[in-house]
Amino acid sequence: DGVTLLSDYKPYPFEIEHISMTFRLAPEATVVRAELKLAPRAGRADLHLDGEELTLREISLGGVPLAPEAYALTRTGLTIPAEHLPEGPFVLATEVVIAPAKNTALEGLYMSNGMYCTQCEAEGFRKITFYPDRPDVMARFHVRIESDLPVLLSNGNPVAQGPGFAEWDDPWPKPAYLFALVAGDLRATSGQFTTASGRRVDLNIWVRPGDETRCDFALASLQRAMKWDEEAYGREYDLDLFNIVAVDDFNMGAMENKGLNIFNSKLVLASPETATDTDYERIEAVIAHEYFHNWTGNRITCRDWFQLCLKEGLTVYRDQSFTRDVRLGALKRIDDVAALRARQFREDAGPLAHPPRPSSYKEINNFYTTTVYEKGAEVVGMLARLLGPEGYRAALDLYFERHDGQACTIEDWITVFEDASGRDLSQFKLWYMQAGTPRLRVAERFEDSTYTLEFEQETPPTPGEAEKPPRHIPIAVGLLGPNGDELRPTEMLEMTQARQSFAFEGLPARPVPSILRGFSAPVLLERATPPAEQAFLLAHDTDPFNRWEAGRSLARETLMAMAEGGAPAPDYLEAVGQMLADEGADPGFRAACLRLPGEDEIAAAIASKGVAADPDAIHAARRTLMETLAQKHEAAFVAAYEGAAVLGPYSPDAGPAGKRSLRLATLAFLATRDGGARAQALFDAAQNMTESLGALSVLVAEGGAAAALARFAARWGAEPLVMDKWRSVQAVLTPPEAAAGLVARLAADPGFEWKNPNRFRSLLGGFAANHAGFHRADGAGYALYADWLIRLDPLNPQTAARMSTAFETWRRYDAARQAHAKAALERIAATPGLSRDLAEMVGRLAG
Ligand code: B3K
Ligand code: ZN
Repeated sequence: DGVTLLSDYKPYPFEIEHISMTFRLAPEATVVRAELKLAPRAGRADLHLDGEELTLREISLGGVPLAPEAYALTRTGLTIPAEHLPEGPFVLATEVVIAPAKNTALEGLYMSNGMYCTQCEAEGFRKITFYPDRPDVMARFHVRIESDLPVLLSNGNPVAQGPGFAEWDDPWPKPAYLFALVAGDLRATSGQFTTASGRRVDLNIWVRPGDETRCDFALASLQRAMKWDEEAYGREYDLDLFNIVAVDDFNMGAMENKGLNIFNSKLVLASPETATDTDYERIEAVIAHEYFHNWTGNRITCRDWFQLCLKEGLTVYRDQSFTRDVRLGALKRIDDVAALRARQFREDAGPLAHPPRPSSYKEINNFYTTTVYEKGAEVVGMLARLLGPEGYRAALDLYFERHDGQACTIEDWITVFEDASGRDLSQFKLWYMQAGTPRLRVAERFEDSTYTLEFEQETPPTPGEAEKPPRHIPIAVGLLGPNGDELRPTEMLEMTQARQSFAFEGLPARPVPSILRGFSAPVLLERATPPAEQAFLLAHDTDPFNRWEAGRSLARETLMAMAEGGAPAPDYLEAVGQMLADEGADPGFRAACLRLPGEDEIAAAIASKGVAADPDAIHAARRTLMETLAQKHEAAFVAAYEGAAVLGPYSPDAGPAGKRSLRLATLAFLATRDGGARAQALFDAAQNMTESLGALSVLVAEGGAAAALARFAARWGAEPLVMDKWRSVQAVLTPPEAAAGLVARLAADPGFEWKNPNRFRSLLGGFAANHAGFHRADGAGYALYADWLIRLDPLNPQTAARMSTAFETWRRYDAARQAHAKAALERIAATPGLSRDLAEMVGRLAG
């Protein structure tokens, strides 16, 4: 039934010492010759090579053409039975023809605006040549590219070039998923980096002519990342050249191919006029992420795709740590946790829940999920917290020393931590093997100067996992005194039982606990904290994350109550006033505290109590709360807005970016008072995209943006990446009743290039984020969305499948909405010729 199981893993019976490839590039018929030097590992075995959509023109063994009866060709590969193979090492050569111009799936070799590029992870290399396309087969690659295009790139070092050709040699053995080839008319922005041991590395950012004015930030980010990895992990770069190429048609963010990273152009190109502060931060983080993969992913790779979080969870943890170090640590942690809850907790609570290390899949591309990535990173973070900074560094040193050049498993990884620390981590390992977000309930007692916290953990069942044994949970706790003094500094409690108590002795008075500081574990903390105590923590907690968290839960609970007809909690209204006036606090932090929880978060919280969420009531409650706060604190909002003006030339640094985020956060509240006048003025005067788009967003949400939208389009119509923002801001923020109509109109525009993943995501992804618009009571949102998934699927299954996750929350809502969502899913499932990717997703979503 097309299911791949972790338990079926078998090593590949051959070793590939070397592969030499020649590409004769042509859009409709590229010829690919591959020469594989193979050697049997142990005993005789059939040789199976993966291959899809390849036209085989020649095949020879040891230089002798292979007779047709000596091999079998199927839709998925080529097999040569053992009896037709020599006993020792041999050379197998094939020549195939492929059509990059017809490749709309953007996997394998394809074309984007006249340039050739590749995407091989996870299983794209099999669309280029016959090969064992699995990460545990590592080989040295030599690549010759023949084409008249001026720039011809592949992995490793350039070894020969002349008119119409270039040759590349990669000295590091690598799995096929890290292969890359690029050919086009490209311009480089170049720089250097000298490694700690004195190796000079040339760095290039390659883009289309005209875009080279927007590459400086990406280059500087790369240099920062290279330096950081030397300092924080002792990891140096290992080639003389590092190339990054920006591509306009790309299914995801970027790809860590050895020495030749390929990026979605939106994660490379930045100028103050065209990119927001958030774009800058994201570019810096993704450049770092892909660079960090050189060690965590490339030098040490995965044995099989079930181990994906071995490289992804760790590399996300590394890029998050990098951003914490180069920007504002506390704020970055807040952003990461907010994103984790919005995406990963949502996944864990729905039909797509799976462990960071799954044990079966139909289509591996469907498992590049927030659970593998972001929860994977949280699990690494817990290991780091349990071992402490030195212990963690020692474990990582051991990991690199022991496993360099290998294809590893989560077991290898855990063993490294056990060996480095002497601890037994077998219970901890459950985090990798089980799905679901543990709920942590807390009760407390104060008696005879002893304060006791009693925790109870419980993980609700997830698809295929009914029983959930207790997890090993690091809980960071600090205690505050009644005047806000810290009575006990942060201590890491380790919970391993279903129910467990921790006592703090010798306390003069009942303390206020600050629990799960820094979000020390990815759990749902359930504690009936009185609003007054939350307001106290928001004002006094010495842990910035928990300060924010106190305000966030106050806001969430207020909004939940309001969505059910209640009034806003006075403690919350007061606390916001204090936060607004707190000029000592960092502006970015104040902005984070002022931003209200999104509608999806409120819906999730309501549904987790077993109540059907009402999107319209939630939308109205959030709007009312904004109005109430703006009215109550108008003068303070104005003061904060004005105080956060940034003068002088634009810089994407955390300082000015934080001020701009405070300015834009307050602007949204003020628009409910001034009818959008300030937003219009800011839009008119804006000198950078952050303010321009921020002001435009406020105007769209207020329903009065027609003129501003037209002006924006007139200015940026020729810049697709900027127009994506224009489209997305409308799709996300147009008032719910008008959203589906608007999206249908924008989609029908003949200039809307829906086959480009960035364009498609900007509109449909934006719409799915318009909570009350997408979850319309009459099901029109679901129907529209399903139409577009059905349309995209035959061309680009991977992106269609990824975007179907918009349906993962359908069980949160009332019966009528559920019926509409189910009908949309069934309609997709019934579409003839549906891809394996989307079929697997809708099957799980409906289940
Ligand atoms: N490793 C790639 C993701 C590949 C996705 C394939 N469907 C980018 C990254 O995580 O760095
Ligand atoms: Zn990655």
